[in-house]
Amino acid sequence: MAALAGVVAAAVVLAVAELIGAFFTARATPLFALGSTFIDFTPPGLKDFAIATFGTNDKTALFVGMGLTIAVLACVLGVVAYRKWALGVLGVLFMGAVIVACVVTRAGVSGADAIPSVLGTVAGLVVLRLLLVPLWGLKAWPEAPADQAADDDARLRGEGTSRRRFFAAAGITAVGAGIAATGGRLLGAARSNVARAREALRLPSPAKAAAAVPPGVQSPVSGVGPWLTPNGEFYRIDTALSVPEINVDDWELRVHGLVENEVTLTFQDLLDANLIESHVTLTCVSNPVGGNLAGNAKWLGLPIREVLARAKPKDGADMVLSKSIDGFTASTPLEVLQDGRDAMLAVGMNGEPLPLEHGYPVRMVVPGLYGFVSATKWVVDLEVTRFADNKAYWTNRGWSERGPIKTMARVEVPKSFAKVPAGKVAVGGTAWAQTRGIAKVEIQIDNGNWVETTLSTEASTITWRQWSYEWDATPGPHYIKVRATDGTGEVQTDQRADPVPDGASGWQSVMVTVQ
Ligand SMILES: Nc1nc2c(c(=O)[nH]1)N[C@H]1C(S)=C(S)[C@@H](COP(=O)(O)O)O[C@H]1N2
Ligand SMILES: [Mo]
Repeated sequence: MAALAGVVAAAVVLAVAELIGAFFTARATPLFALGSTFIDFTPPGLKDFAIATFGTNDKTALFVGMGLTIAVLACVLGVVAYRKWALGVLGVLFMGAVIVACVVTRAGVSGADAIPSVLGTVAGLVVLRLLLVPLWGLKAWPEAPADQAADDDARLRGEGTSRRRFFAAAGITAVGAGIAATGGRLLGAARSNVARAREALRLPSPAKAAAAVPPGVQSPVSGVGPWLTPNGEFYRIDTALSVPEINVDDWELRVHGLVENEVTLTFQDLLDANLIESHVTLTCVSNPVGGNLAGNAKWLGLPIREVLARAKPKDGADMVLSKSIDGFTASTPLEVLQDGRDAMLAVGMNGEPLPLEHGYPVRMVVPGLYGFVSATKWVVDLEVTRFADNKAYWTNRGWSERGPIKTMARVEVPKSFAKVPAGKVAVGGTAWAQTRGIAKVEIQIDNGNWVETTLSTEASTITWRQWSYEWDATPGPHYIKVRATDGTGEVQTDQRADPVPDGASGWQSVMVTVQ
């Protein structure tokens, strides 16, 4: 019962902080701050394990794991407080202090954002005390020795009532906490006008439209993903447990560091500039061989080279460290941002303002580089610097400092472990090697010869390319292997590599059963 009191008190801490937190920075409530801090201390292997195991549900998995951990700690604290109240108080205050420390050390969070957590901790302590008081009156379980039964009858009835009272109080408090937490979330969402501002935002048409997408980019094989990824299906990878909410009127991008002129851009400056539109395929370094952490969209934005031309990088600079409002950073080679490729400060994605979870209002998009070194969402700062002087978020956590995209081909149809009827079987998928392009995709059935597949039309070297093949399938189990050759004639390596530190490699092999 004391353990239950602890869990209920912990729920009160979180719920009260969530409710009051509706009036503070969303990312600063205890669960989000604890989770974000945990993510920041995640070693590369664990991050990769999480993505390999939970995919883009990794955040849900983190919340479940945190919930269970907090529940266990709360049980222990409840029992400790029951046995020795002063020690319990110390424990709760310590936990409160940990939460506050996590909150105030988040990027873009102010000291006042600690208020919800402090008030939550106080409320939790009060609830713990109120729940323990009746328990202290209850000394024993009702199974008293038989000879005392008659004597104790009255006392037992009293204990039964106390126990019922305890469970009723705990239950009501738990339900109240649930309502408060839900109310806090709803209130926070209602108070936020960023989603509504995004809905109302009208983006200008580009000064330079995207090159027309030629017919025939889509693989004719049904079941192969769309060549242009709809925003709602676009993979999402980031360290943000709670999506940053940025008001466009407050947004500013500061370009500074090793530059002749510091430049500050407002959102209106971006809208007034000559924007370009370009199809670019983004890829995550954590994508395993055959994985789906890649997406292709039409981006609208300002070429970063134009911003850099105004800032005038000084000699010796070789990197741009881009920073997100939530503290994430990426290191992008300066030369990549200055060459002719469509590296941009993007404001639009597939004809809409960026979705909040894809970086609203402004993110970077750099063709040819994995997202962790280039695609900073919610970007607010560009520091022109040197690789020797600065390290980016994931580089500090065991990943590489540069991340050119490796050539990759995948089979999407048939699916791994599919059962297909014998005869003509349609095989198809997607390959990419951004900035080099895809010249050939081959497949190998079992240990047969490598055969060329039919490539769909190439839209550009910075977008992925689909392929198809008609396979004469004979009954039995078969393996389909796939490999691509990039535009420079280089065949995708069969050398298996893990995503850590600079991207997975190797040929995907799919097992199918032909019936
Ligand atoms: N602010 C911020 N930007 C970020 C990240 C992040 O964690 N925080 N992750 C990067 C990584 S690893 C990738 S792969 C891309 C993914 O972009 P998407 O979520 O729009 O697909 O965003 C990049 N930009
Ligand atoms: Mo990524």
